[in-house]
Amino acid sequence: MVHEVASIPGDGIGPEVIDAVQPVFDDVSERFGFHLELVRYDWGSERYLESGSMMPDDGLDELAGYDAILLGAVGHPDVPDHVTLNNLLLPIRKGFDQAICKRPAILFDGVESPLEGYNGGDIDFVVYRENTEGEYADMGGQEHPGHGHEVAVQSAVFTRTGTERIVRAAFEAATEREGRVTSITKSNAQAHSMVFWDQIVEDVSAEYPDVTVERLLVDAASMDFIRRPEEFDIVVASNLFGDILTDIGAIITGSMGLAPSANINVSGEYPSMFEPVHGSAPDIVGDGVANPLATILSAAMLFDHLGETEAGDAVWSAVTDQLADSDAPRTPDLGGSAATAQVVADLRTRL
Ligand code: GGG
Repeated sequence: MVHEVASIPGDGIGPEVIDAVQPVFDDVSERFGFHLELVRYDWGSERYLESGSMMPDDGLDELAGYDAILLGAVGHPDVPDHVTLNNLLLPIRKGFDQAICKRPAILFDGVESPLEGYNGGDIDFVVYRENTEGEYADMGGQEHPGHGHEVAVQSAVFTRTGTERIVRAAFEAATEREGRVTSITKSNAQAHSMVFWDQIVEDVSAEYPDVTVERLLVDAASMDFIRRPEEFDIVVASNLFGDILTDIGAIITGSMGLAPSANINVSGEYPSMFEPVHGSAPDIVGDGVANPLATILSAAMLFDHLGETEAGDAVWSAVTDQLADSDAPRTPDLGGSAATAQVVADLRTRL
């Protein structure tokens, strides 16, 4: 079986973590008898600084034929963040209808949480983030620039299709895990979009009588991710709230360097995209100490998505095994002093 995967290393530490994945790809594809062709696209901020665009005009057409996409990071000190995000990452998520963003938050054995009293296995939840609309809708504008009474409007868009799709995905996941769903809103303040979201949660929940539902306001959820993270199982949230909560999820489980994500196109018509939750980390670019594990775990999710579940399981257990081993090399974000390459070399011995 041949799988064609487009890789977009992007900015900052993106190329360092994507390069680290290649030998892992080689090992598992050889072991499990499939061929993985990784085709690299050097799109991102350097391209923008040279040519004025993050990717070619026909970039989505170019990517459309792949089985999946692996992305590193976007963000560059010399390019405004809204340019990097709105001209590369978001057009891919939206253009390929990657409506379901899955972001696991797991405290692995051997990893220290900044929360006192939490050990490996104590935190294990998945955030289902709506990924193509909500507060990330590209709707709005600015008026009266430079007049001292400027106006900026940014609209959030919640469709029944989009909201039902993410809520249903969360209920399906909770059914599979025999778990519960926590729905996040700010419906006490946002009486249109979030009340609409609540109504859809209620409608969908009627189809899943065995799944318990909890509703939380995003401010309370932010506190409770710190105060009682062990009680969360499947969390479903809008685009912006999901983005914010998953950074909290990453940090309470030890490091942004361990948080993977999958942006799923449910229809299968377009490629899905896998990426670490972390950004481009300009402060450590070129030091060779970026944690490659978030990208490697994202690659494990990519294997599962391609139907190579044995390969996905093997990568996931190798990472679990490495993190549980107190003698294994660790990058500085996990309190160690190892280089990216040492972590990858050690991981390969566990595959
Ligand atoms: N690894 C992807 C990345 O670079 N993300 C940076 C970022 O700002 N993402 C915002 C988002 O996921 O909405």
